Amino acid sequence: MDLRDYISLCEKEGELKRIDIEVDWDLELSHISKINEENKGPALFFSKIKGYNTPVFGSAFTTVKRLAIALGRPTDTSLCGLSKSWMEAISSKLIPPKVVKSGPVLENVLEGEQINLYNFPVPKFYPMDGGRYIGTAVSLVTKDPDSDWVNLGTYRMQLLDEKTVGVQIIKGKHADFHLNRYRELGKPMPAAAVIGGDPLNFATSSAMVSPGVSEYDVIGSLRNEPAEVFISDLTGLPLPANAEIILEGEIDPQELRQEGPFGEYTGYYSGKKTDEWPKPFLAVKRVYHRNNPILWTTSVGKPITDTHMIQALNRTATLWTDLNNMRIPGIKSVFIPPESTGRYWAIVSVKQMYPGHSIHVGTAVISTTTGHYGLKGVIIVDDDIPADDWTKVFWAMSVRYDPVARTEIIKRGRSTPLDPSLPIDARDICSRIIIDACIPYEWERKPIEIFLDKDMADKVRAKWKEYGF
Ligand SMILES: Cc1cc2nc3c(=O)[nH]c(=O)nc-3n(C[C@H](O)[C@H](O)[C@H](O)COP(=O)(O)O)c2cc1C
Ligand SMILES: [Mn+2]
Repeated sequence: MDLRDYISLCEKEGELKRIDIEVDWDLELSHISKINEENKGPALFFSKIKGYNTPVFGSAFTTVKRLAIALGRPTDTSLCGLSKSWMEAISSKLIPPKVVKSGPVLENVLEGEQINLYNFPVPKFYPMDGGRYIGTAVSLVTKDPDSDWVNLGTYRMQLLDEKTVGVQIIKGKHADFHLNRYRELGKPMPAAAVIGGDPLNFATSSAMVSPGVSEYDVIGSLRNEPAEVFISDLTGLPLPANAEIILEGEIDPQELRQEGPFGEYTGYYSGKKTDEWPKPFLAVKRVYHRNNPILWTTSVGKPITDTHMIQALNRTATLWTDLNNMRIPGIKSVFIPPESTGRYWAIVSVKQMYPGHSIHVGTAVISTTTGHYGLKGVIIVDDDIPADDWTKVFWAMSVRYDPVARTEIIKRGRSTPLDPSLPIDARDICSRIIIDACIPYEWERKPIEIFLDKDMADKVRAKWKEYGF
């Protein structure tokens, strides 16, 4: 599947709106998208951007149905169900990409004076943003200089000039590992920003895939067929052959530039003026694009947008995978709600089998690849409560939970510098809470739960219409 297939599938399912009147890249496009996403509206195809001929595609992943279309799963699958199918696919096997010689993205290859990134209709999203952001639904491809590990990571990218984009690679991200190694080697890091191609490029490059594992292999397993890549003769990087646009070049580990501010997924700005923090940047040496390329963007800002839906999907999936890899028995369902921005809270449902099982799960969550980073809280519930049934989760927190006895506070954990609840100069570390809302396994005298009398309930259901309902 490439972005164009995905757009057609959305259109067939009534999940796409084409906007044919002229729209300004300067705030108008992003505001249409944000308001549309708040209304859970369709994906948007902006065919005429003021001053440009290139169209923009957005709001791709705002509904569960469109996530299902992207994953090629039945369109009535729940968000939690999609994450489960992701977990099952990557648990069975990973499929490495296939190298091909040609592909549509090679239709146009620009170098030197031909490169001007302002030729793309790059949006400015929010009023205080420091500039135009070309990389939102983007994947940065980098390679570990010491091994075969090729990483895809979504890191925001601001246009800094005609041939430069700022890249916000946060400490501990995989491109940061690679960049640190290039710094030790005293060399610039080859890198490429990919826009478009398989919609799973973006879905997986923003996922918490373990270090050493290539997101290309995850795409292969989700599709059950290899992703197609060509090997660039400029950098040696494998790049998606069916992408819309690729910006290829290098990131010099010795140099930083200011970027931002940017209205982030937390609902707050981050970057210059709000917190001084210079970023690496990609010096673009080559641009590839398909004929009539489509620029793909994703809404950021307050929940719930595209960003929160994709994070809820992929983080639920990777957390579930992490817990299964730890061989913890009894895990029934896992959910990281989009309302928590798709990252800050996790809920796990467990069938308890031994004393302390529920807290075993809680402490495991915060130690996983997914849960060790930026998580504020874990809520553990018994197996009669699906992790994504917020009404029942709240009931459990009310009638199965005693705060002093069944809360654990972890004082120090890895945080994200984008968390606005932390002081602006101390955001590396945050605390976490584990809320054990399960009935203690070891209790001999458990509370007696109310159930309907089965025979009477069946009888009442059979007579339902007779009662005049
Ligand atoms: C729309 C969007 C924008 C993101 N922007 C950034 C960013 O600017 N910097 C960053 O480090 N992570 C960002 N993330 C989160 C990363 O994509 C995520 O942590 C991912 O795991 C990074 O890949 P890696 O684990 O291979 O480093 C963003 C995620 C999404 C969905
Ligand atoms: Mn990675």
